[in-house]
Amino acid sequence: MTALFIGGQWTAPGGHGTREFRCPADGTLVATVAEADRSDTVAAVAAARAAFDDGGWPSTPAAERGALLLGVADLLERDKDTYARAESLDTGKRVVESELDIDDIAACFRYYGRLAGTDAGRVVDTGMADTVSRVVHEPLGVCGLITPWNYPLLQTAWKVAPALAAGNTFVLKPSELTPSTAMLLMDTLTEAGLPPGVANLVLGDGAEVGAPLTEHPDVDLISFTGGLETGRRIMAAAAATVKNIALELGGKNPNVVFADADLETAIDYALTAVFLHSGQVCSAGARLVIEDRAHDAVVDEIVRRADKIRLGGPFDASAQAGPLISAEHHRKVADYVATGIAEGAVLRCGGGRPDDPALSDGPYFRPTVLDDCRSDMQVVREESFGPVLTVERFGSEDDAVRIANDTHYGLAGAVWTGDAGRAQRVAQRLRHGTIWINDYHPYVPQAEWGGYRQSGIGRELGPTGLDEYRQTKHIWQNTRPRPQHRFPA
Ligand code: TXE
Repeated sequence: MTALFIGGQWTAPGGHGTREFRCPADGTLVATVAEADRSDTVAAVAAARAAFDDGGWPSTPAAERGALLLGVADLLERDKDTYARAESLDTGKRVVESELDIDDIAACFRYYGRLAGTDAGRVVDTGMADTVSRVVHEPLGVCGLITPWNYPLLQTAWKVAPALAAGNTFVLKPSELTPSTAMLLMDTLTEAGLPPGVANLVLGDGAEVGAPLTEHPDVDLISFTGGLETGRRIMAAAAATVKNIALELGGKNPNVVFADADLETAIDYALTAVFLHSGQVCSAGARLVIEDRAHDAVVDEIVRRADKIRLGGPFDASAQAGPLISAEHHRKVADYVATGIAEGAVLRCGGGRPDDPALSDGPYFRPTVLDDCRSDMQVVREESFGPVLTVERFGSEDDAVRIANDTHYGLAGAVWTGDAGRAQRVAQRLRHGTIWINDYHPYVPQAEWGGYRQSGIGRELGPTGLDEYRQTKHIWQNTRPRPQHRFPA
């Protein structure tokens, strides 16, 4: 298979090498892909640039662009099984979760499809004779879209849909670990009628094909979702050509539970918050911040239920959680747990591989609870990005807010309480981009997604998510220009 889609054609890459894709669940070979090199990335940028500068897509009426995105949503639904299966083979994620992801992806394309034609800019009333003043939106140009492996196509959709709605062209660089659905998407976009050169795909690792995108002067915007360290590197690289930039760099998200909450529900959601997709979720509720007097009852019950979570591969209907993405990631998660214990955390359950010999071929990690944690511990401060829940206690509302905000991240969080006033007070004081009250994880494409502090820059989804991909321009016209004679002739 070739991993290069340029100017509307699948083409052979320059020969950086091939990569075997194996399903994380059991190591079965999914595909062997010939990867792109630096010069392929440069060629993809040139195709996107030409399609932007000389092609018709940026000037296609916004309503027509929107109609095309609605068509993409229909095709995604038609091909849902193919997409879900491919996503699960790449990630090891349970296929039922992948199916839900495809629903969300179609909804995202539909949202931006509808939004595309609705925002017509505005005319400014200057109150002055002989002038016209207009504020208009224009596409930015060529977008470099760099995505991770945990929600491969969902995170791609969050970038591709608004980028296209706004009239841009793009080069997509998905994670080198999970290429399949991005490849399928190129064919779907073509079938929907997207002109050649508007969508381009390069597959390869970050240094070989990601970095050249961030450095290339013809790329106008980099939108990246991934790890904090890579985000910092990308931001520095983008500075050289002062690119527009949007970053989603994950989170270490507090799930704050007060003793006056409906604890049975809070416990149930706390499990989903952290163990969904084995914790490989940027908004995972990985920090349980629990009121002292509810601690024992809540944590004992979470531990009891966590220990019973059944692990299994993507097509095992009885599995409740899947493997981690790779053996390397497994080592990283295990290291975080070991560091946490060395820092004084108490291991209440999990902590390593399951005993089940049927799971020995995959990087499975048992749901883990670390009690007696403090916010200065490394395991609390940094993303383990695995099924690891840390537990911190608080005594008062002020304490809860202080602990929950004591992080350099700020993507998401939740507050659980039966006190309506407290719910609003705490939600307002939590400095994280999304706050759930008595809930965890739901999102809708209509509402913005983005982080405070080092969780990122810019917003995805929602109407202002579209603005990340547009240049807003003020056009002022003097309709009766004549000499002013301010200076002697
Ligand atoms: O991510 P990377 P990794 C976090 C999570 C995880 C950690 C590392 O904590 O353990 O990041 O994961 C491309 N220039 N998140 O190493 O490196 C890379 O090829 C341009 C949180 O997998 O950030 C891939 O396409 N691109 C996150 C993408 O960046 C570069 C989701 C993400 O990879 C590049 C995933 C470079 N110099 C991991 N280096 C979230 N926010 O949800 C790498 N890439």
